[in-house]
Amino acid sequence: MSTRKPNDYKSELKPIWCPGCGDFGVLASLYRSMADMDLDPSRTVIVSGIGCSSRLPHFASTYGIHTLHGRPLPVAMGVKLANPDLTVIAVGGDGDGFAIGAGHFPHASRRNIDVTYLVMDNEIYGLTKGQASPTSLFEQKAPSTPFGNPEDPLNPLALAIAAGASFVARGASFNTKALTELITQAVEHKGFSYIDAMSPCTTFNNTQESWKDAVTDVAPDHDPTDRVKAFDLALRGGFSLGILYRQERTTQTERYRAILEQAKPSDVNVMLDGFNARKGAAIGKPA
Ligand SMILES: Cc1ncc(C[n+]2csc(CCOP(=O)(O)OP(=O)(O)O)c2C)c(N)n1
Ligand code: SF4
Repeated sequence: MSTRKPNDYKSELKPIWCPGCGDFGVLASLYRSMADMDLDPSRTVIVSGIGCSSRLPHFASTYGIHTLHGRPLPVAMGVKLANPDLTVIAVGGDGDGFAIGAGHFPHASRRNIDVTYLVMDNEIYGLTKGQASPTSLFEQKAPSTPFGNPEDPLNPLALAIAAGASFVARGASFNTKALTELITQAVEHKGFSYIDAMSPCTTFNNTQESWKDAVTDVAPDHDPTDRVKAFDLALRGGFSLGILYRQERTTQTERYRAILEQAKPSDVNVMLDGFNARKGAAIGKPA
C-alpha cells in the first residue's frame, strides 16, 4: 500500500503554463501515478528537453535534468545505464522529440532501454509561439504556416512500433484517470515504454474540444501482443486511447549486465602495449 500522496511529488515551483494547457493534466497524472507506485523521489529521475512541456521536471520533487532541445532520450539512457536501479522517465514535446530529437527515438526503441518516454503531443511548437511541428496536420494553420502546413505528419506510435519499442500507448491530458494508469503500466513495464499523451496547446493550437470528441478507447478485444495488429491500429488514424502494443523482451541493461559478467578484468598496460604495437604497424617506420 502506497504511503505517498500526489502532493508529495510537487516541488516548490508552480507550473507557469497558460491557463487550460494540456500539460497540467499530464503533470497531475504523473504525480498520481508516482504516488500509486510509491516511487521514492530520491530514486527517480525525470529528464526533459526544451519546450513548454519540457519544463515539467522543475515541478516535481524527484531528481530532474532539463537538458538541451531534443536530447532527453540520450541523457535518460545514460542515467539508466550508469545506474540501472533508478526509475528514469523522459518527457518533452512533439517538436523536441520528433524534429531535432528524432534520431534518438528509434534507437531508444530498438535498444529496449528501461526508460519511459512521455511525450506531450500538442501538434505544435508551443514555447516558440506556434510553428508547425512534425506532428502538425497537413493544411494546419499556424503562425509559421498561414496558408496551411504543406507537410504530412509523422506518426509517432507507428514509428515506435516499427522501431522496436516494447510498450506503446496513447493517453490524453483530459482523461487523467486513464493516463495515470497508462503511466503506471509504462513505468512498471520492463523495457522502453512510449506514451503519446495528447496535450492540447490552448494558446497556439486549441484542439481541446475537437480531441475530446475524437477519442475512443482501444477495443477490448485488441491483442496488444500482436505487433502487426498494433501497427495496423497505429496507422489507421483516429485517436485510440490505451495500450496498442506490449512485448516482453530483455532490456538493454540486462544485456549489458550479461556482457559484464562474461568480460574478464583487463590490465590497462597490456591494452596500451597492444595499441602501440598496432599503431607502429599501421603507420610504418620511416626508412
Ligand atoms: C538547438 C535549438 N534549436 C531550437 C530551439 C528553439 N526551440 C525551443 S523549444 C522549441 C520547440 C518546442 O516545441 P515542442 O517540443 O513541441 O514543445 P512545446 O513547447 O509545444 O511543449 C524550439 C524550436 C532551441 N531551444 N534549441
Ligand atoms: S504555449 Fe501552448 S504548450 Fe505552451 S504553456 Fe501555453 S498552452 Fe501550453
